[in-house]
Amino acid sequence: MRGLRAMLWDSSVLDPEEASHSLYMPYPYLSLFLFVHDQGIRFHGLSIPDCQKALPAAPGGKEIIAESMLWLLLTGQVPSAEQTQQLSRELAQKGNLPPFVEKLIDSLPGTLHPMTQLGIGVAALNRDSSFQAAYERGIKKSEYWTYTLDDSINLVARLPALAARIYRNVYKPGAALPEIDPNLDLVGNYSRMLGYGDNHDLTEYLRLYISIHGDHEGGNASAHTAHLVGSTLSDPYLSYAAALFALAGPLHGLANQEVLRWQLSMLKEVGEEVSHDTIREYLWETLKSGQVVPGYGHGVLRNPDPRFIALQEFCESKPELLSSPIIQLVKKTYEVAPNVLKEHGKTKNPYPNVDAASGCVLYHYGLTEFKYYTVIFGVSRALGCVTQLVWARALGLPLERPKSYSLEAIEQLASK
Ligand code: FCX
Repeated sequence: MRGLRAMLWDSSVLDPEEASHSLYMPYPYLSLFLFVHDQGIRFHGLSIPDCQKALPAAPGGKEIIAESMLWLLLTGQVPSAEQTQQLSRELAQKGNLPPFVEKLIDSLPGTLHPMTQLGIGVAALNRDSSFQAAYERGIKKSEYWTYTLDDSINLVARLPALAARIYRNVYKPGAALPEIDPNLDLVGNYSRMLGYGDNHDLTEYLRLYISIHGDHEGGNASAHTAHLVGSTLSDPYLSYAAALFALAGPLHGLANQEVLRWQLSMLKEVGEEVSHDTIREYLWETLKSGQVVPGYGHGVLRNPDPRFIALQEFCESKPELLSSPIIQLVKKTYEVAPNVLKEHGKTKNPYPNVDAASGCVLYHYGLTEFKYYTVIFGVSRALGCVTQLVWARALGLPLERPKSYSLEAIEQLASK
């Protein structure tokens, strides 16, 4: 179905071919920044660097925050700093979990993958769905969107407390979970609840990460799942829980966990002295064993992912990060992998996607539990998914119900 135009998704658009390959290959790093930097995705027309210039940051910070991105996605307008702070206050005020959800999450075994726990928690939040309650009372179609918006804001508000509780339970059992600070932004609070509130650089990284992972057109598996399930008039909690289980697949969001696992086993196998040649050999070993190279390739993009570039640029701005062994390894892998993948000749896009870079910075800052990384992606992807749910209900989009063929019918078509 690649390239099949079958959905409305207004908040972001991908352009696979906007950038120029030939300009950047001879000097991978330098020219990557010069020519490919702002291409590939636009949020209501704004590229990532445009958003970095235009969207308000948190007080004392520089990076885009989730609230300003959510505002842009939902309304198509750049919010003022005051509007962004107002939204931060609203989210903080609505951010506490109902006690039964806390109990539910606390009852889950620590061996259950954090993404499974996140999906369970989000689905359970639907007990308080105002859309579902209103639907049961009987409302007009034209009113659906207001209740969808209500649920959507509550869902976004509650994700940090839910995700942080899962982290605490699985990796730091018994540790205290701080209360939500009404004066902090959504991700500031999330970082604090994860136990990293004192680390300004990591908090800023998380702000950038969560803003730019928020939306990526409508056809990706998580966004499309939310849209499909929402089209049955399932409420935003159920629709987004379904999306999270699509995000949890290794070809989609779980790739950020897989990248770390793969890069660390490379380190273990080849030792500390990692040269371009040893990386090349390790890449071939992975490919010859029939596995994919995690963090490379994309269903739509045909150039390096601009989110990868933005995260790498964050590293460039901090000398301490550039000397980090794991960040160095990701960088060196990038210098070798595209040519190996080209020679291998299968993937239509031999360049890195966002997952190639997103985990190594977290790892460097001490958030080393990489099975948790997709949960952070899950906190983020809600921004785009709920935006579309609100607009789908406002525009009265119908049930999504494509036609399928039986094998026999396909054989008949093929034989004609
Ligand atoms: N390593 C090895 N082989 C790869 C590859 C990679 N990184 N990427 C694609 N290929 C292979 C495919 O497996 C396919 O092989 P096949 O013909 O034997 O089935 C062939 O190349 C053509 O695939 P292509 O059309 O380029 O890619 P698809 O649209 O089918 O799949 C993904 C796109 C992203 C799933 C694919 O590139 C992949 O598996 N990448 C590695 C996993 C990953 O990083 N996923 C994260 C993507 C994204 F950023 C996100 O959602 O978070």
